[in-house]
Amino acid sequence: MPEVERLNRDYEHLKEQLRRDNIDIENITNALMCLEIETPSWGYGRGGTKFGKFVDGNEPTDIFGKLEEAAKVNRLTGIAPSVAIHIPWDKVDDYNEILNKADHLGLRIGAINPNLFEDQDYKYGSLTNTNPDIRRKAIDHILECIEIGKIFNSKILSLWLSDGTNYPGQGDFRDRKEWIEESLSEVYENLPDYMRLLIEYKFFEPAFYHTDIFSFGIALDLAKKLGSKAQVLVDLGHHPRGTNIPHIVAYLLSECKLGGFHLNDAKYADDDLTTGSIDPYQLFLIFVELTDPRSDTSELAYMIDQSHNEKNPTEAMIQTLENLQHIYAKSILVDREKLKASQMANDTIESEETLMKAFRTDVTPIVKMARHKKGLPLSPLKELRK
Ligand SMILES: [Mn+2]
Repeated sequence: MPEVERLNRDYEHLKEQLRRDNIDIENITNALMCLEIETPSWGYGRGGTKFGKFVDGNEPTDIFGKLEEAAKVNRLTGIAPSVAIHIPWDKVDDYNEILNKADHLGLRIGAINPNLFEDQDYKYGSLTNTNPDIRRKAIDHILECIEIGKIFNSKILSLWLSDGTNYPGQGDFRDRKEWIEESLSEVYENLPDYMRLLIEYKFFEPAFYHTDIFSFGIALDLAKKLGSKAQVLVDLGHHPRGTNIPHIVAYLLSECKLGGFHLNDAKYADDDLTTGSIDPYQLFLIFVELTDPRSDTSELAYMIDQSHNEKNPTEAMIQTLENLQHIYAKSILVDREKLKASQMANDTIESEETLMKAFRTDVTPIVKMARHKKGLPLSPLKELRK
């Protein structure tokens, strides 16, 4: 049977099955057609560990080659039209060259990511350095990134501060807190109206004793002090094991302070593995919060932040997007009325079963129909490997 015919049959079958639960399959298909995920320029290069890096020579090494790979991914999946860049990894003399290249490839540049962790001057911190000249240098770098963002009409400045200390007594927590608040105030004042500052947190690494912005609570506090253009960025790999990320997501959504995600997965620490590869159920529970009718996610940025050490980066990116489409569709399937009723009745079994029912549903026909309606290949990974 030809693939499209088989898809129509499977889709009709699922449509009937969902209709019995008063779920309109078309709503989910339409939602899926609108989903957009940003991929990062650095995700198209070969990742590595502190022990080494395995390259096969085909990986792009500059931003132009990376954009070509991103365009390939977008052509095959139709859901990744924007690319995040990192300064200085993607630094060029004339940013109009990047603008033109992206435009030519049907892409746009998304979040701008400043780098405050590689320069030798940052050995003892960037925004928290005891030397005011180094703090100044770090602020100026962020301001430079705002200017670069303006060239691309970028709506997001995405900040991760690696600052922290390795030993007790090494730094004064309260001085450092003050320096961060001062620095970010200056950054915030220089943001154009259309740009948001997303503050990313991470509980440890590279520092092992303390990290200044180690939790969502600190990122949230900073974002609240700054104002409405500052929000929190949740990187799925930046929590201690066992942390309830769906709870954090719900909390931030209810405060209108969830700005975006760095999507990846982890088994032990900040592993940067393929999203949904280790704990797809956790990813599902995160999306259950995101697709809650009370959540305003119109401005939310879904961004990938992964490191592909052995997988082909372009294949890994397509696989990631595929996982996300499935989980997203499953999360919309949750019967919210039933869930609320069983929660209010303290029926633990029924509440959990309501979630599991959606999670167990095979949504492949919906994912493929969304692609078919957009004239895309039904199986992008297979298409790439042809
Ligand atoms: Mn990240």
